[in-house]
Amino acid sequence: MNVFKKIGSAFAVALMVFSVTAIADDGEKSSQEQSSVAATNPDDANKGNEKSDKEQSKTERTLCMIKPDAVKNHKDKEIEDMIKAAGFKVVAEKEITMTQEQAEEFYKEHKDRPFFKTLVALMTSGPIKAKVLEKENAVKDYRKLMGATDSAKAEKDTIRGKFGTDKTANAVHGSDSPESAEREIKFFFKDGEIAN
Ligand code: RTP
Ligand code: MG
Repeated sequence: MNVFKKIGSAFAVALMVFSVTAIADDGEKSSQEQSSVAATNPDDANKGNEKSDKEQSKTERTLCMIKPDAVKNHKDKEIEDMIKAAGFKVVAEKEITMTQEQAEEFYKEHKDRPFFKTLVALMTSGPIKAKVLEKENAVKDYRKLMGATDSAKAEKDTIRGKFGTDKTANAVHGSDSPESAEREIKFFFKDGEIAN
């Protein structure tokens, strides 16, 4: 009887050892499988970098001009404060008085529009302050901050709503696309004149 009991206990112990080994093997295998899936899935592998890449690619520059009407009305300081408060970094700036040729060249896309002469007359009537602004989504966000072209229709908390006079003397200019921004920034600034 005792012999049978001993054989039974030995068999039970052997069975337990086998089960524990099988569970350990299984657990090990599944964690190896998981790590090989993680290593071969490029989406997972790049997850940490993805967000910062997207954020970096959104950093843009745009050209801002404080037009002669606003400079004459001494509104340039208040306008710059609004720009900075909205999160833009001013990476270059200069004051110039545009010649007839420069104004016609800068606004050449409007040369056949009825307001072209009035616009060129305004833009050559006194100094302008050109600024390169930098921020994520700078082009779109600065257009929003400027407000509608017609100062009377611009929202009251926008630059044109606060400081514009009419549809031509509307205080500020802003590039309308990243491509325009590149052209317009080059129009006023050499590479070495822009802070990195
Ligand atoms: P901007 O180029 O100066 O940032 O202004 P915007 O995109 O809002 O307007 P856009 O159509 O490009 O016109 C350029 C500038 O021309 C003058 N304008 N006058 N009297 C008028 O009907 C009229 N329409 C436009 C404005 O000075 C406008 O900013
Ligand atoms: Mg425009």
